[in-house]
Amino acid sequence: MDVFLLIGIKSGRTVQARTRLTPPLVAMAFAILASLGAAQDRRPPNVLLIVSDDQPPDTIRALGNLHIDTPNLDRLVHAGAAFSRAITGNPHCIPSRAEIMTGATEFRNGSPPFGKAIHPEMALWADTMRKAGYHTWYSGKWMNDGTPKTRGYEETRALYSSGGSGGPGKITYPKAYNGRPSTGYGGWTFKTDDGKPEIEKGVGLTPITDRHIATGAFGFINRRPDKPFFLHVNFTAPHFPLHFPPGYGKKYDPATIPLPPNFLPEHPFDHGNSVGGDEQLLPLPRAPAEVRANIAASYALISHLDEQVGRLLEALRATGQEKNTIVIFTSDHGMANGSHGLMGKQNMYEHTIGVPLILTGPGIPRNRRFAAQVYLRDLYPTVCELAGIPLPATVEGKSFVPVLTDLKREIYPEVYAYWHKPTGPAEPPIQRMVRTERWKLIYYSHLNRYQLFDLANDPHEQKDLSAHPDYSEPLADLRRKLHAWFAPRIEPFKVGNTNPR
Ligand SMILES: [Ca+2]
Repeated sequence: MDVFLLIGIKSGRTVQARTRLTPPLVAMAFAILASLGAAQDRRPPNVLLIVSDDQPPDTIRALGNLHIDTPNLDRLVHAGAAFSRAITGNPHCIPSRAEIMTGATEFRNGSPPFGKAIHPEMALWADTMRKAGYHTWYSGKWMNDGTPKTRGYEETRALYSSGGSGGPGKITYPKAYNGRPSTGYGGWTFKTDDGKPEIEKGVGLTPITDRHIATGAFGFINRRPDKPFFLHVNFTAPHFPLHFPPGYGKKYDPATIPLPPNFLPEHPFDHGNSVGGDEQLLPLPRAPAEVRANIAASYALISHLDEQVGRLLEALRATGQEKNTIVIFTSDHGMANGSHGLMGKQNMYEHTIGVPLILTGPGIPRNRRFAAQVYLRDLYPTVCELAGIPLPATVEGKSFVPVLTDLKREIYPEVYAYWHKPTGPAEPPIQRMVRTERWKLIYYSHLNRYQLFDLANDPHEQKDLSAHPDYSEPLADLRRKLHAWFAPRIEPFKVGNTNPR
């Protein structure tokens, strides 16, 4: 007999094939149809998006760092897909998070780091999910313009944002782990859903800020809601100032933590942020013992963060929602921590533009590693494709579902990154980068200087080949690519245009 056999369901579209079946195969076909029908009845997947803060990509044990313990992130790695070459567009908190929320570059969404608001016409990720029938919930650090509730989220728990301490200079833990002043998050407080500060949870970062954030998110998961949820959780670890969580002070012995292979006492030239806040975390020249201690402290915070991730995963399991939830773990960008003589973010090296990226859940293959280059702004369109939600026109990122399903090996032959001075008049990014499968070119506009790295043979970016005559061909090719990509994007920053976008 001839039958039309349903062989796939993707984004609400069915795929059919005409075939001739024998009676046993007919029975089998009906059994398959019945199971697919059940799958069709199943509601769309929940989405749990977990974003850490300033976490370098090489800080997960299951991905190769044997000096750190991350048992819950390791579980995610084994249960899902890990991307080794995921990057942020801009390694700075606000613009990177704006790219996640809009699925667009800062040139499109209008949020480079000078306090510019996200353009109102952008279709925000949470809003898109809400309009598609999702609960949209938010826990943790908020640093972009507006509030979560003006950015598509219906409700917050453990919202952590600036202000609310009742006056300047108030901070519960004025010293970091090493006795140096706590230089970040002064005056930040937790807020209730209706915006009231919860001073009793501390002012500024405390040793248990992330525990509070996980508790807030935990409450959302435990609701077992009537419709699917999109829960966005922004943790603060391992962003400075570093405070040891209870029980984690002796977790790592600095003497056993190796220095990064590209450790330098000082960066060889002014990369554009030499006097920026992050670079003041430790004095120059960097002392190896202080760098080791800083890395050990950041590992302790990451292990504590891992414990909080474990609480959320356990809540999903205990409420029977584990199988129908897409879990995404990533960070807004990485951190130098002594590599290249730098301490902070705000640079184009792998340790800082790179982010950990793991996905698990429906539609995600188990225990796979992918080397495809992807951006954080691709998460929004990727999740929309997995959940069968139409993509708004303002999204520039691309879904990497074709990589997850092995239809494509890569979606970008090259990726780009950028960093602006955070203060002063708006101007084009002073650091610009292009990276292909093998090569990376960085341009420093304030010095009119290039760096060229052969990542295949120099993964830690220790040999600048830009002045080497043997590499004039890749240099010229990458310069062309860099210019072609950036020229139209930085045009609006030209003198006289006071509202670049
Ligand atoms: Ca950050």
